[in-house]
Amino acid sequence: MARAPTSDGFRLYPGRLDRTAQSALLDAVMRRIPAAPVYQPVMPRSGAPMTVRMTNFGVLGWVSDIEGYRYQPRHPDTGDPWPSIPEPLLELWRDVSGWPQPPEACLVNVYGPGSRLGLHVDADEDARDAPVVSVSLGDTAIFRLGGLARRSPTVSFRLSSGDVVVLGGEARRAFHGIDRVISGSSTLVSGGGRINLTLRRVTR
Ligand code: MD3
Ligand code: FE
Repeated sequence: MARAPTSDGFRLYPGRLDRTAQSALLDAVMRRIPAAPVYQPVMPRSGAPMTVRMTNFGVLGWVSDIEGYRYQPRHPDTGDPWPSIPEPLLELWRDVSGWPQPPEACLVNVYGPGSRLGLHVDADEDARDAPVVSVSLGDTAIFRLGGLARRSPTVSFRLSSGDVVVLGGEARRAFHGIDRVISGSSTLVSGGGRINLTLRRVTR
């Protein structure tokens, strides 16, 4: 029998943020976008554009370009430092991460109707034992979680606006991705779409 997909270290808090908290967080995100415009990253080597657009908050941000994946202190297009991580997210990290140090990066993933994120592992952080905390805003996503090998069995479920996921333990090293986003499933984001915020500790 194939082993069930990773459950160790995976914690889902459905509706952790109520509508008021979601709106306040979305406002804090949108206020920072002019200083750190959302851009379309490309895949290393191939240069193929990703379908998810991105930006970051925090002292470090995750970027992907023709050269590879890395964390860096400045926006690739503007050359400016990333804006600060919104305070409600720092508070959420203190509440749910169980990690003594604050997050250094908040990756902002912006999904439209055709966006998807293929199965991958998050492995660019030196702080490999620190959890990742994810917050979903806007349209519902179909999320897929696998195991430690690309070929491991997967389970999929919906991530809705206000849901928080903590990825610790074995789940932190598991393959995962977003198959698609259900257009029109939320009214939170004006113009529609989904925004996912992931808080990460990068350095040890
Ligand atoms: C499982 N983001 O940014 S969030 C990513 O919805 C990423 O935008 C997805 O995968 C998104 O790298 C999924 C939930 C999540 C985040 C990090 C994980 C699941 C994870 C790290 C390890 C395992
Ligand atoms: Fe990921």
